[in-house]
Amino acid sequence: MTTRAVVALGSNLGDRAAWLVMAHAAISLLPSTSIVAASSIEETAPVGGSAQGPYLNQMLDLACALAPLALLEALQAIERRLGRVRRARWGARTIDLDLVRYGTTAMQSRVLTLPHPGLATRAFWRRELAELDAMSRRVE
Ligand code: A4P
Ligand code: MG
Repeated sequence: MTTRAVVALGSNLGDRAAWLVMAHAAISLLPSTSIVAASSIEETAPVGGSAQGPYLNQMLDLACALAPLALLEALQAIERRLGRVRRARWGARTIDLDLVRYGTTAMQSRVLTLPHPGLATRAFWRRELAELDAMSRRVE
């Protein structure tokens, strides 16, 4: 059985568009996972952290048979492979992958909170999610 999972991509270092493409490619190769839709890419002002450059953000809609924690770990492995160096929280990064939603799962732990709490404060995430929801309604 697959679950619809939504992943947010963000980059604000180096060739930001290329990081998004590489993350997209890496996610498409995950086991038991396919990308069913992608939102448009938008440039956004940085939220939180110290002074840093603008982000390119995008969201992907996945059909995924991995459990939530397995998917999170797979996303973190991609972040590491794509050279993200974990420094300050909210700091500049080549690629950040957040699990925004996993079906209707609601949970709260240090490792994984679903839906991602950033949805409440990030208008650009809600815009991208609405775009994905509209696309999935068209194919239902
Ligand atoms: N974690 C818990 N729940 C989740 C989840 N749903 N998805 C844990 C992903 N991770 C989750 O994340 C810290 C810890 O959160 C992880 O160990 C994971 O187990 P991290 O990726 O190591 O650190 P971070 O990304 O610096 O911190 P955080 O709190 O995840 O920040 P965000 O929300 O990812 O913010 N401005 C713009 N315009 N666009 C952006 O995309 N992104 C950030 C990063 C800051 N400012 C931004 C953007
Ligand atoms: Mg993060």
